[in-house]
Amino acid sequence: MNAPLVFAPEVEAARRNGAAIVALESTIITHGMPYPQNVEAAARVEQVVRDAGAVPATIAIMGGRIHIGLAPEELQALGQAEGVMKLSRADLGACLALGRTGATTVAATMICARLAGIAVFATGGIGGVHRGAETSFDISADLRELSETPVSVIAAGAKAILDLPKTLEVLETLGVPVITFAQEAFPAFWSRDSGLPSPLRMDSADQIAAAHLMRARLGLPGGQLVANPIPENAEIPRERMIPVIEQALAEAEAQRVVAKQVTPFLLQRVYEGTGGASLAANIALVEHNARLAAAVAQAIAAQK
Ligand code: PSU
Repeated sequence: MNAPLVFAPEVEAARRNGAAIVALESTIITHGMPYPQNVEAAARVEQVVRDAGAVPATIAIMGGRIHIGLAPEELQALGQAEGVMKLSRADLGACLALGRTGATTVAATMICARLAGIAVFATGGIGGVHRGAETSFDISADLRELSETPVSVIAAGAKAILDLPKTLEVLETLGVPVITFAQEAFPAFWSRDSGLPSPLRMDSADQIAAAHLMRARLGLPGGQLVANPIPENAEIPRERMIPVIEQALAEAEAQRVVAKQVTPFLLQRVYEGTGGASLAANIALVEHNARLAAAVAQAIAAQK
Protein backbone atom coordinates (compact mmCIF):
# COMPACT_ATOMS: atom_id res chain seq x y z
CA MET A 1 0.00 0.00 0.00
CA ASN A 2 1.18 3.47 -0.79
CA ALA A 3 -1.39 5.74 0.81
CA PRO A 4 -0.80 9.50 0.57
CA LEU A 5 -0.28 10.10 4.29
CA VAL A 6 1.25 13.19 5.86
CA PHE A 7 2.06 13.23 9.57
CA ALA A 8 2.08 16.29 11.83
CA PRO A 9 5.47 16.70 13.55
CA GLU A 10 4.02 15.78 16.97
CA VAL A 11 2.57 12.53 15.56
CA GLU A 12 5.72 11.72 13.61
CA ALA A 13 7.78 12.02 16.82
CA ALA A 14 5.31 9.79 18.69
CA ARG A 15 5.60 7.15 15.96
CA ARG A 16 9.40 7.20 16.20
CA ASN A 17 9.30 6.83 19.99
CA GLY A 18 6.55 4.21 20.05
CA ALA A 19 4.38 6.56 22.13
CA ALA A 20 0.62 6.09 22.47
CA ILE A 21 -1.40 7.89 19.79
CA VAL A 22 -5.15 8.57 19.73
CA ALA A 23 -6.87 9.26 16.40
CA LEU A 24 -9.62 11.90 16.34
CA GLU A 25 -12.15 12.45 13.56
CA SER A 26 -13.07 15.63 11.71
CA THR A 27 -16.74 15.20 10.67
CA ILE A 28 -17.69 16.12 14.21
CA ILE A 29 -15.88 19.44 13.53
CA THR A 30 -17.35 20.21 10.10
CA HIS A 31 -20.79 18.60 10.31
CA GLY A 32 -21.41 17.90 13.99
CA MET A 33 -20.91 21.23 15.75
CA PRO A 34 -21.28 24.93 14.84
CA TYR A 35 -18.31 27.31 14.46
CA PRO A 36 -16.52 28.49 16.62
CA GLN A 37 -17.42 25.90 19.30
CA ASN A 38 -16.31 23.14 16.90
CA VAL A 39 -12.73 24.42 16.67
CA GLU A 40 -12.51 25.22 20.38
CA ALA A 41 -13.82 21.78 21.28
CA ALA A 42 -11.45 20.03 18.85
CA ALA A 43 -8.44 21.87 20.29
CA ARG A 44 -9.55 21.06 23.84
CA VAL A 45 -10.02 17.39 23.03
CA GLU A 46 -6.48 17.28 21.63
CA GLN A 47 -5.22 18.83 24.87
CA VAL A 48 -7.16 16.29 26.95
CA VAL A 49 -5.35 13.50 25.07
CA ARG A 50 -1.97 15.16 25.72
CA ASP A 51 -2.75 15.72 29.40
CA ALA A 52 -3.67 12.04 29.66
CA GLY A 53 -0.25 11.04 28.33
CA ALA A 54 -0.89 10.28 24.65
CA VAL A 55 -0.51 12.16 21.37
CA PRO A 56 -3.62 13.31 19.47
CA ALA A 57 -3.91 12.83 15.71
CA THR A 58 -6.90 14.64 14.22
CA ILE A 59 -7.49 13.23 10.73
CA ALA A 60 -8.74 15.13 7.67
CA ILE A 61 -8.23 15.19 3.89
CA MET A 62 -6.65 18.27 2.34
CA GLY A 63 -4.81 18.85 -0.92
CA GLY A 64 -4.92 15.22 -2.02
CA ARG A 65 -3.37 13.91 1.19
CA ILE A 66 -4.53 12.23 4.38
CA HIS A 67 -3.43 14.46 7.22
CA ILE A 68 -2.65 12.55 10.42
CA GLY A 69 -2.56 15.39 12.92
CA LEU A 70 -3.50 18.98 12.10
CA ALA A 71 -1.66 22.21 12.88
CA PRO A 72 -3.77 24.80 14.78
CA GLU A 73 -4.13 26.90 11.56
CA GLU A 74 -5.32 23.84 9.65
CA LEU A 75 -7.90 23.08 12.34
CA GLN A 76 -9.12 26.71 12.21
CA ALA A 77 -9.42 26.62 8.42
CA LEU A 78 -11.24 23.29 8.40
CA GLY A 79 -13.68 24.44 11.09
CA GLN A 80 -14.79 27.38 8.92
CA ALA A 81 -14.51 25.85 5.45
CA GLU A 82 -17.57 25.59 3.19
CA GLY A 83 -18.38 22.62 1.00
CA VAL A 84 -16.28 20.12 2.93
CA MET A 85 -17.08 16.55 1.87
CA LYS A 86 -18.34 14.21 4.60
CA LEU A 87 -16.28 11.13 3.90
CA SER A 88 -16.96 7.50 4.55
CA ARG A 89 -15.43 4.36 3.00
CA ALA A 90 -17.26 4.99 -0.29
CA ASP A 91 -15.87 8.44 -1.07
CA LEU A 92 -12.47 8.65 0.66
CA GLY A 93 -10.56 7.65 -2.48
CA ALA A 94 -12.54 9.99 -4.72
CA CYS A 95 -11.96 12.98 -2.41
CA LEU A 96 -8.21 12.36 -2.41
CA ALA A 97 -8.07 11.84 -6.18
CA LEU A 98 -10.00 15.06 -6.81
CA GLY A 99 -7.88 17.07 -4.38
CA ARG A 100 -10.92 18.21 -2.42
CA THR A 101 -11.18 18.96 1.28
CA GLY A 102 -12.86 16.21 3.26
CA ALA A 103 -13.80 15.48 6.85
CA THR A 104 -13.60 11.89 7.98
CA THR A 105 -16.53 10.12 9.65
CA VAL A 106 -15.96 7.25 12.05
CA ALA A 107 -15.66 4.80 9.13
CA ALA A 108 -13.16 6.91 7.17
CA THR A 109 -11.17 7.82 10.30
CA MET A 110 -10.82 4.11 11.13
CA ILE A 111 -9.47 3.42 7.64
CA CYS A 112 -6.95 6.29 7.90
CA ALA A 113 -5.94 5.37 11.47
CA ARG A 114 -5.18 1.84 10.37
CA LEU A 115 -3.07 3.11 7.46
CA ALA A 116 -1.18 5.27 9.97
CA GLY A 117 -0.71 2.37 12.41
CA ILE A 118 -2.98 3.89 15.07
CA ALA A 119 -5.07 1.40 17.09
CA VAL A 120 -7.32 3.68 19.14
CA PHE A 121 -9.75 6.39 18.10
CA ALA A 122 -11.97 8.65 20.21
CA THR A 123 -15.18 10.28 18.99
CA GLY A 124 -18.61 11.36 20.26
CA GLY A 125 -21.02 8.77 18.96
CA ILE A 126 -20.85 6.35 16.06
CA GLY A 127 -23.41 6.28 13.27
CA GLY A 128 -25.85 3.37 13.31
CA VAL A 129 -29.21 2.15 12.12
CA HIS A 130 -31.54 5.08 11.52
CA ARG A 131 -35.16 4.86 12.65
CA GLY A 132 -37.30 3.68 9.76
CA ALA A 133 -34.33 1.80 8.28
CA GLU A 134 -36.69 -1.05 7.43
CA THR A 135 -37.96 1.13 4.57
CA SER A 136 -35.12 3.68 4.05
CA PHE A 137 -32.21 1.18 4.34
CA ASP A 138 -30.28 4.00 6.07
CA ILE A 139 -27.58 2.21 8.04
CA SER A 140 -24.31 4.01 8.71
CA ALA A 141 -21.20 2.61 7.07
CA ASP A 142 -19.58 3.01 10.51
CA LEU A 143 -21.07 -0.35 11.54
CA ARG A 144 -19.53 -2.40 8.77
CA GLU A 145 -16.23 -0.61 9.20
CA LEU A 146 -16.12 -1.73 12.82
CA SER A 147 -16.38 -5.30 11.55
CA GLU A 148 -13.51 -4.90 9.08
CA THR A 149 -10.91 -2.49 10.42
CA PRO A 150 -8.91 -3.26 13.57
CA VAL A 151 -9.32 -0.02 15.49
CA SER A 152 -10.92 0.35 18.93
CA VAL A 153 -13.42 3.19 18.82
CA ILE A 154 -14.21 4.92 22.10
CA ALA A 155 -17.64 6.59 21.86
CA ALA A 156 -20.55 7.44 24.15
CA GLY A 157 -22.56 4.70 22.46
CA ALA A 158 -24.48 5.42 19.27
CA LYS A 159 -26.30 8.71 18.87
CA ALA A 160 -29.74 8.57 20.49
CA ILE A 161 -31.35 9.90 17.29
CA LEU A 162 -30.86 6.35 15.96
CA ASP A 163 -32.72 3.11 16.47
CA LEU A 164 -30.49 1.74 19.24
CA PRO A 165 -31.94 -1.79 19.50
CA LYS A 166 -31.47 -2.30 15.74
CA THR A 167 -27.99 -0.77 15.92
CA LEU A 168 -26.99 -3.32 18.57
CA GLU A 169 -28.55 -6.13 16.50
CA VAL A 170 -26.53 -5.19 13.41
CA LEU A 171 -23.31 -4.91 15.44
CA GLU A 172 -23.99 -8.39 16.81
CA THR A 173 -24.62 -9.78 13.30
CA LEU A 174 -21.38 -8.20 12.08
CA GLY A 175 -19.39 -9.69 14.95
CA VAL A 176 -18.41 -6.38 16.52
CA PRO A 177 -17.65 -6.50 20.26
CA VAL A 178 -19.70 -3.83 22.06
CA ILE A 179 -18.03 -3.15 25.40
CA THR A 180 -19.55 -0.69 27.85
CA PHE A 181 -17.14 0.86 30.30
CA ALA A 182 -17.93 0.34 33.98
CA GLN A 183 -21.71 -0.15 33.78
CA GLU A 184 -24.24 -2.74 32.64
CA ALA A 185 -26.45 -0.53 30.45
CA PHE A 186 -25.49 0.55 26.94
CA PRO A 187 -25.32 4.38 26.99
CA ALA A 188 -27.36 6.68 24.72
CA PHE A 189 -24.91 9.48 23.86
CA TRP A 190 -26.44 12.47 25.73
CA SER A 191 -27.81 10.13 28.43
CA ARG A 192 -25.98 7.50 30.45
CA ASP A 193 -28.59 4.79 30.06
CA SER A 194 -30.35 3.67 26.87
CA GLY A 195 -32.51 1.19 28.75
CA LEU A 196 -30.75 -1.59 26.81
CA PRO A 197 -28.25 -4.01 28.34
CA SER A 198 -24.71 -3.83 26.97
CA PRO A 199 -23.47 -7.04 25.33
CA LEU A 200 -20.15 -6.78 27.21
CA ARG A 201 -18.80 -4.80 30.14
CA MET A 202 -15.22 -3.97 31.10
CA ASP A 203 -13.90 -1.91 34.01
CA SER A 204 -10.38 -0.94 33.03
CA ALA A 205 -8.34 0.30 30.09
CA ASP A 206 -6.08 -2.74 30.54
CA GLN A 207 -9.00 -5.12 29.89
CA ILE A 208 -10.04 -3.20 26.78
CA ALA A 209 -6.45 -3.24 25.50
CA ALA A 210 -6.12 -6.97 26.18
CA ALA A 211 -9.34 -7.68 24.26
CA HIS A 212 -8.14 -5.53 21.35
CA LEU A 213 -4.83 -7.40 21.15
CA MET A 214 -6.50 -10.81 21.58
CA ARG A 215 -8.69 -10.28 18.51
CA ALA A 216 -5.54 -9.78 16.46
CA ARG A 217 -4.03 -12.98 17.91
CA LEU A 218 -7.18 -14.86 16.91
CA GLY A 219 -6.92 -13.47 13.39
CA LEU A 220 -10.31 -11.82 13.69
CA PRO A 221 -10.69 -8.74 11.51
CA GLY A 222 -12.42 -5.64 12.76
CA GLY A 223 -12.28 -3.44 15.81
CA GLN A 224 -14.22 -2.90 18.98
CA LEU A 225 -16.87 -0.41 19.99
CA VAL A 226 -16.13 0.86 23.49
CA ALA A 227 -19.18 2.67 24.86
CA ASN A 228 -18.20 5.14 27.55
CA PRO A 229 -21.21 6.69 29.34
CA ILE A 230 -21.31 10.50 29.45
CA PRO A 231 -20.24 11.84 32.89
CA GLU A 232 -23.17 12.20 35.29
CA ASN A 233 -22.75 15.96 35.72
CA ALA A 234 -22.99 16.51 31.95
CA GLU A 235 -25.80 14.14 30.98
CA ILE A 236 -29.24 15.11 29.75
CA PRO A 237 -31.70 12.54 31.12
CA ARG A 238 -33.41 10.29 28.59
CA GLU A 239 -36.89 11.58 29.49
CA ARG A 240 -35.82 15.09 28.51
CA MET A 241 -34.17 13.96 25.26
CA ILE A 242 -36.99 11.75 23.96
CA PRO A 243 -39.48 14.52 22.99
CA VAL A 244 -36.70 16.66 21.47
CA ILE A 245 -35.50 13.75 19.36
CA GLU A 246 -39.07 12.85 18.29
CA GLN A 247 -39.63 16.43 17.18
CA ALA A 248 -36.33 16.52 15.24
CA LEU A 249 -37.17 13.23 13.53
CA ALA A 250 -40.63 14.50 12.55
CA GLU A 251 -39.08 17.61 10.99
CA ALA A 252 -36.52 15.56 9.10
CA GLU A 253 -39.31 13.46 7.67
CA ALA A 254 -41.49 16.45 6.77
CA GLN A 255 -38.55 18.13 5.00
CA ARG A 256 -37.52 14.84 3.34
CA VAL A 257 -33.95 15.00 4.60
CA VAL A 258 -32.05 11.94 3.38
CA ALA A 259 -28.66 10.19 3.21
CA LYS A 260 -25.62 12.01 4.59
CA GLN A 261 -27.67 15.06 5.59
CA VAL A 262 -29.77 13.16 8.15
CA THR A 263 -27.32 13.06 11.05
CA PRO A 264 -26.12 16.72 10.77
CA PHE A 265 -29.76 17.88 10.39
CA LEU A 266 -30.91 15.97 13.47
CA LEU A 267 -27.94 17.14 15.57
CA GLN A 268 -28.71 20.77 14.63
CA ARG A 269 -32.42 20.41 15.48
CA VAL A 270 -31.59 18.72 18.79
CA TYR A 271 -29.18 21.59 19.54
CA GLU A 272 -32.00 24.08 19.00
CA GLY A 273 -34.54 21.92 20.83
CA THR A 274 -32.39 21.72 23.96
CA GLY A 275 -31.46 25.40 23.94
CA GLY A 276 -27.82 24.51 23.25
CA ALA A 277 -27.56 21.98 26.10
CA SER A 278 -26.93 19.10 23.67
CA LEU A 279 -23.76 20.78 22.41
CA ALA A 280 -22.34 21.25 25.91
CA ALA A 281 -23.09 17.59 26.62
CA ASN A 282 -21.57 16.52 23.29
CA ILE A 283 -18.33 18.39 24.07
CA ALA A 284 -18.16 16.93 27.59
CA LEU A 285 -18.64 13.37 26.36
CA VAL A 286 -16.00 13.68 23.64
CA GLU A 287 -13.46 14.91 26.19
CA HIS A 288 -14.40 12.05 28.48
CA ASN A 289 -13.92 9.58 25.61
CA ALA A 290 -10.56 11.13 24.71
CA ARG A 291 -9.33 10.50 28.25
CA LEU A 292 -10.34 6.82 28.18
CA ALA A 293 -8.90 6.44 24.67
CA ALA A 294 -5.55 7.80 25.87
CA ALA A 295 -5.52 5.22 28.67
CA VAL A 296 -6.41 2.38 26.25
CA ALA A 297 -3.74 3.49 23.75
CA GLN A 298 -1.13 3.48 26.52
CA ALA A 299 -2.28 0.07 27.74
CA ILE A 300 -2.00 -1.35 24.20
CA ALA A 301 1.52 0.10 23.85
CA ALA A 302 2.50 -1.43 27.22
CA GLN A 303 0.99 -4.89 26.53
CA LYS A 304 2.32 -5.28 22.97
N1 PSU B 1 -19.85 12.12 16.97
C1 PSU B 1 -20.38 13.32 17.32
N2 PSU B 1 -20.90 14.11 16.31
C2 PSU B 1 -20.87 13.72 14.98
C3 PSU B 1 -20.30 12.45 14.64
C4 PSU B 1 -19.81 11.69 15.68
O1 PSU B 1 -20.40 13.69 18.50
O2 PSU B 1 -21.33 14.46 14.11
C5 PSU B 1 -20.28 12.00 13.17
C6 PSU B 1 -19.27 10.86 12.97
O3 PSU B 1 -18.35 11.28 12.01
C7 PSU B 1 -20.08 9.69 12.49
C8 PSU B 1 -21.18 10.40 11.74
O4 PSU B 1 -19.33 8.82 11.68
O5 PSU B 1 -21.51 11.44 12.67
C9 PSU B 1 -22.33 9.48 11.42
O6 PSU B 1 -22.94 9.92 10.23
P1 PSU B 1 -23.94 8.94 9.43
O7 PSU B 1 -25.08 8.70 10.39
O8 PSU B 1 -24.35 9.75 8.20
O9 PSU B 1 -23.17 7.71 9.07
